[in-house]
Amino acid sequence: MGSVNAVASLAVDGEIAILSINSPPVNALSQQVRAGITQGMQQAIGDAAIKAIVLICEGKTFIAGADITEFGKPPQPPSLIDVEDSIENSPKPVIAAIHGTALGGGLEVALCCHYRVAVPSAKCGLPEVHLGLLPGAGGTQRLPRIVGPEAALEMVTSGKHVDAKTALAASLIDELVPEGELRASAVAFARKVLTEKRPLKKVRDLQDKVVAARGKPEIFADFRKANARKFRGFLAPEYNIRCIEAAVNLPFEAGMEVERKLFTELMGGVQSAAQRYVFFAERQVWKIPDVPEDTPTIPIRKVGIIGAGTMGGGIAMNFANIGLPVTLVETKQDALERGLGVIRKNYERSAKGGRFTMEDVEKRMSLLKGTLNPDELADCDLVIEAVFENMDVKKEVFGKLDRIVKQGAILATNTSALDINEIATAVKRPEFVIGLHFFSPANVMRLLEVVRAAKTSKPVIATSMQLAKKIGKIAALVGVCPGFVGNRILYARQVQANAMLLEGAMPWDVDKVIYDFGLPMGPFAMGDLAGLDIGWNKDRTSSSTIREVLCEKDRRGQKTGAGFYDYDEQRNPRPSPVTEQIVRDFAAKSGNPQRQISDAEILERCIYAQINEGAKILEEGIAIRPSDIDIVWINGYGWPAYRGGPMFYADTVGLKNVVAKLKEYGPRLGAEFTLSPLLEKLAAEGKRFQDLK
Ligand code: T1G
Repeated sequence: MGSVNAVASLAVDGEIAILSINSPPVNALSQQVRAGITQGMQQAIGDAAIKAIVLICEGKTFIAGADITEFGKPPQPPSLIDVEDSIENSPKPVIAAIHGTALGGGLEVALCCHYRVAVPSAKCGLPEVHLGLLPGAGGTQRLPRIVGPEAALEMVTSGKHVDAKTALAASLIDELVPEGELRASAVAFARKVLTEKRPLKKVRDLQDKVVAARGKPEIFADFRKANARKFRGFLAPEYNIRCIEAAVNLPFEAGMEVERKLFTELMGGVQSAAQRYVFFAERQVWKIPDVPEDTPTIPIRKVGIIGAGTMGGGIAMNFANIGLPVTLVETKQDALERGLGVIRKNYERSAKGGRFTMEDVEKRMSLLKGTLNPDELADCDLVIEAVFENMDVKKEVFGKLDRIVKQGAILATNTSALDINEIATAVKRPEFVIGLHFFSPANVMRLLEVVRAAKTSKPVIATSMQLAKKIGKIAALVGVCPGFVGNRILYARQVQANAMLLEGAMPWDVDKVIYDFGLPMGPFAMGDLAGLDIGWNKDRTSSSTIREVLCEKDRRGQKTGAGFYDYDEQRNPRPSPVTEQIVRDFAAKSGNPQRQISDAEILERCIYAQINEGAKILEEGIAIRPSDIDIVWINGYGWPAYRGGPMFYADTVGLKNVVAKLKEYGPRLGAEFTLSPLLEKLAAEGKRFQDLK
């Protein structure tokens, strides 16, 4: 039979046709792939000698979805529905042979096949919700007919990939076949279907599971209630739920209509545009223009951590999680035991939550070695310092590491703000010094700012980025400046938030606006969570800021039951008359005219100041591209993915409007504020940050 088109080919094995797709990297359903499948089906159906058809993919995976790069472009025939009809309505049985990840449109195509077989390592999922979408090719109507509405709700709103064993148990696939024998096993399965005269099973015709859920609206009401907090601000999860409701309450074709209508609405919306931008941004962030993929890397077989405090302990867990031995150094025995104790507690909590077994806990703990003797770091390939944020202390530690640790090892600092070029002056091998800025809790937060110092070598950068991927982080390479990318932008927002307290706003006014915008909490609630006494010294305090006065009154945040807010036993915050009075006193002393500040102004001053700082970061080359800044804020500061990140958001508002508003607020933005020339230039040229290449 031979090739059907550039990405599809047909082969025969007796009476079985094998329709293969080969369109790297992930066999996405591009126009070519869609055409290849429909034409291949026609050919196989048209050949009398063919009795059954196996659909299989070359390369690393079965179809991993629609081709996201085609979204937003004029649709080219055949459509995905055409592809599916050609399979589902085939008079000959069609068997999907799945390896890698059958995702989105790929799983939807497989659900139109009459049978599905998979190797044990395969995974299935409908992750469209992560793109601000829903499965728009029948997935929301066919999936509940197979796995039931409850399981379907979970799959389409979490977007999680389910493993082959779970898929088999849920009847998503009909048979598991041996790893590495997919093609032959799928052909054998097709033969079995023929010899046993099995029916052309159409998922769309399955009714039991949806009928059983009819008249039980509580299934959906309870699901919405249980996930309200998690889905807050996102449109797609709710739209997915409505589609599953339609699958339960309407006939198949009517349900498909609902799916089509809601899909089209999401596809045309700003949320999906933002989340699709984030999809590609998460892949771009790993690409470093002057550090090519073939840059040699340093093998990391043993890691050392200086400091077993909150950060050091969390960092150590990342490496033990991937089976790397970690030596934790502390100065005092009790601090060491406390640090190891916290790690064990965290692991045991995860084991109780079913994330892994107690055996895994012991295995990970056995990889952690505590010591008071820094000489035990001598043979480490990477040492990360996580001690007190003080330059002298850092330089003393690095000087010691330079004398102890073998040549060729990476010496990293977890500083969140200090000058790494300065720290590197403490060693004779500055090319091996780099910043690995983890976010607290370091074993949970996905973001890692990899900070490139002036002399950091390319192999050290390449190794750090590669290691970040291995420990399950998303890493952004950034340059050295106060606060790097994330905290520097956070500081720009804080300046505005603090300023507005002196003009008539209350902390809870500002926090409400930021919370309603979609962040998990506002700047003042965040301060209370982190602790208002970070960097505060009670011996040198002078009642010079609202924060100092709060600390002086032992209102140091959640941990003292009061900070900007008062907290009840369940740590629920409520506005505090004490704080209100302190703020009013400072505002009066400031001499600023007091006024009701609109929510719009609060939002614009906070967010546009962040955007402006992001533009400065780009001007200075501290970030490689605007989308890296967005990745930092989405993964490190809870910026909602459906707004794409501060730089993407700026493009949706229009840089002209951002600049106009910043100019309108002018002196209110404070003496330190200056407009970014890059932002002003792009606005004047009618350009977007996304136009920056
Ligand atoms: N379309 C286009 N390009 C894609 C793609 C896709 N669906 N998936 C991946 N790529 C590119 C990616 O940009 C990267 O490119 C390269 O492939 C390798 O990806 C109607 C509407 C499959 C688990 O959401 O989750 O179907 O950077 O680095 O780590 O209902 O890619 O090399 O130039 O991620 O091995 C639903 C998305 C689409 C799955 C592989 N499907 N992909 O992970 O490689 S919407 C998805 C993934 C849909 C229908 C709807 C992962 C992966 P480059 P990678 P990986």
